[in-house]
Amino acid sequence: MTAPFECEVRFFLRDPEAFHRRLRDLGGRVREAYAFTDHYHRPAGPAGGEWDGRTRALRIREHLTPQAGSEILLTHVATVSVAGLVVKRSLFPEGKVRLYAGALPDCRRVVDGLGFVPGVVVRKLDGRLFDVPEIGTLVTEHIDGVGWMAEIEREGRDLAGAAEEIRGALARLGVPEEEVTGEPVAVLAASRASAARAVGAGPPAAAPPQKIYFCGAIRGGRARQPLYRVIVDALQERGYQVLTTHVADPDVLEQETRRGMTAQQIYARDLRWLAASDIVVAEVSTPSLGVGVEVAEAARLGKPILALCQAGVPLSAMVAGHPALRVITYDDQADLLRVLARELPGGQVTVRSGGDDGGRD
Ligand code: 6K6
Repeated sequence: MTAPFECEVRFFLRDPEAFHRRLRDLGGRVREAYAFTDHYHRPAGPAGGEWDGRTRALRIREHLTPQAGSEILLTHVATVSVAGLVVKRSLFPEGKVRLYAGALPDCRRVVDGLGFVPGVVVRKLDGRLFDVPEIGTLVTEHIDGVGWMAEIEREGRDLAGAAEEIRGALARLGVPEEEVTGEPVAVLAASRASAARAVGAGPPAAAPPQKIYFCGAIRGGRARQPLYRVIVDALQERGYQVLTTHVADPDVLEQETRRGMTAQQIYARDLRWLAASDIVVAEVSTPSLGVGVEVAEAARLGKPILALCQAGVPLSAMVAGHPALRVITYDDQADLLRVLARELPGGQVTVRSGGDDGGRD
């Protein structure tokens, strides 16, 4: 769908069959069935690092059902909050801008000529465009590796009016507004794919060790430092290279102060390590601004993120509800070690006996 200043929200369908039944009960009809593959591209070289995949996308759309030629589409969006509802809004009046249309190899030659290189591939395996009385149009899509999602899109010339219409549609569908995500599909696909590859897979035998960026509260409070030690030790014992072992050290503040590092130097170094990491493991039980920034940045970079939280901790909704995170709750130290062994099984880990409540304050 394309509308002037198209303005949209997406949400996951936990039970696609039930959702489709609900659309039928509301009198919804499938106007169009489709399948296509989006080949996302990024600028080659250093410019690629500045390309923010959350706001801009250049992709070749390969139409599979109905079969048609391919096209190159450019989008530039902003995520805006309208009276509390987060929507993605196109910055181009025409929504998606079609730069070129032709056969797939010709599209590839054009993006190559523009200096772009291939990135994430998103396959929409089963897409359905519905007309639903009193709701309007909406689509449901099965996205390979991501799952079923629905999208409601409206013309966004009048942003407040569009948001109101979307809010009304969500209410009629019984979808809570908190379930709406502002993450672009390409970002979701990239983080799910790398999470599937990395979390659970462990380092391949002959490959260099996978680098883990471990996050834990420092200024946020050091009560769980012994637990951070347990996590870092367990990861190292399994062959992972932990880049941020200092987070688990009891005297991290003194160490860094002794080294004379400024906050700016620490920030720059930590972001360099974060960018170089393969997996991010965050212990999120102790609220920490730094861990929040790191997790958000890791999600922006498309890193697989495992967030570990002690049972009973009232976790921030911004972490608990973040679509790019895998949040796992554990009961005690023994349970935490079992979780790590299951999620990051790079080898044998010894489940320590005793001190099962090690991290509890
Ligand atoms: C000495 C002088 C100024 O700061 C220090 C030591 N500070 C830090 N050293 C290394 N990493 C840090 C430091 N402060 C925060 N971080 C990063 O943020 C770590 O990677 C932690 O995962 C996270 C902790 O954030 P806060 O909110 O607890 O500070």
